[in-house]
Amino acid sequence: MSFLTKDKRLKKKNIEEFNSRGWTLIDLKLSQNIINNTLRGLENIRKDAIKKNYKPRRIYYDHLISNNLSAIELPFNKSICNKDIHNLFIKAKIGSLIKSLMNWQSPCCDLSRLFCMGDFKYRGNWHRDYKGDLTTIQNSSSERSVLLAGIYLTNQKGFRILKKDYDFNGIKTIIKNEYVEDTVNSFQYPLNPPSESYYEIEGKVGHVLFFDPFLMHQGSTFGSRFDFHMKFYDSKESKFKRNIFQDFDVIDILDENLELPVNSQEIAKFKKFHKIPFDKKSTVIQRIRNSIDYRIGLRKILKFKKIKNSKYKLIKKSGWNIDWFSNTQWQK
Ligand SMILES: O=C(O)CCC(=O)C(=O)O
Ligand SMILES: [Fe+2]
Repeated sequence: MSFLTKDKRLKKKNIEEFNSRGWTLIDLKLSQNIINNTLRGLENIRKDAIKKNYKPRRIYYDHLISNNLSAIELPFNKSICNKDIHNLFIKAKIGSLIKSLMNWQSPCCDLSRLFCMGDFKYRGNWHRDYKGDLTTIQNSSSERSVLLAGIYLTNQKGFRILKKDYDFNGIKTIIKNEYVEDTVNSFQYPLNPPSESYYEIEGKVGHVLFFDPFLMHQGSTFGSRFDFHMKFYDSKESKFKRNIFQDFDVIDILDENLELPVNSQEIAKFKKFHKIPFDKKSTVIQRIRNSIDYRIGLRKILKFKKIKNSKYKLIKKSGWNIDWFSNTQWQK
């Protein structure tokens, strides 16, 4: 890496933190004015997505009254994006930071999603973003070929990353073998590992979290959120597109000029091929159930007999416990 091209916002400490523990938070040095305008742009994109019924989206735990649009997929598409969001990317220069952090030549973004959940507590399942050779987990995160960036526009504490010491082959491992790995990865409900086994990230407005998505992680928030969730790799090729407001390449579906599918046949093909969800709103009955359970938190507890099966007993022995109150107002 030549000294001249190193992004000055990235400190030696950030590189060391990322390489050893797999994550680091960096201040993007955005002005208050840009942050305020971005927040306006985000409120508008969310409003437009609901009004126009923009289909590339995720809806988790849909509620009866409020529209719990959880994430907008393909958020740079010209049919939904706006000037304030373009300006954020012009100023944030994420590509420049990635080149310096990973020593990559041409970062290319192949997943981009805007989390925009309403004012609900939320917790997902523990997972890795891709399958790979688990014996490399303890390696320096600088060796990975995939990087995740979370750009925070609201303060949000909660995102969890399992410490390497507790991961596969770690000195205090709670993932002792592939069976535990697979069971934790596919477990139907959010789990709590021992509190000392994971980092809880405190996302701050105007900061970017770079993390190693091969490490086990769990989405977790305590209220409304706005953050871009973006995956990158080093393309080394020049066949990719670039949106004029960004300093990194994107795969074809993230080109702002992509024409989105319109009829149900085209949508079905697009969803399957590109693995982009076009979530439907839940039925009224499901929404009533979700809204009631959010306040009461009994749904999982009533299923305890079914949940406490042999698979659960095995991972419990390794230190994983059901998070009974996740996704309710009682979530801790
Ligand atoms: O909700 C989040 O912040 C985590 C999302 C995540 O890890 C994923 O989509 O792979
Ligand atoms: Fe993930």
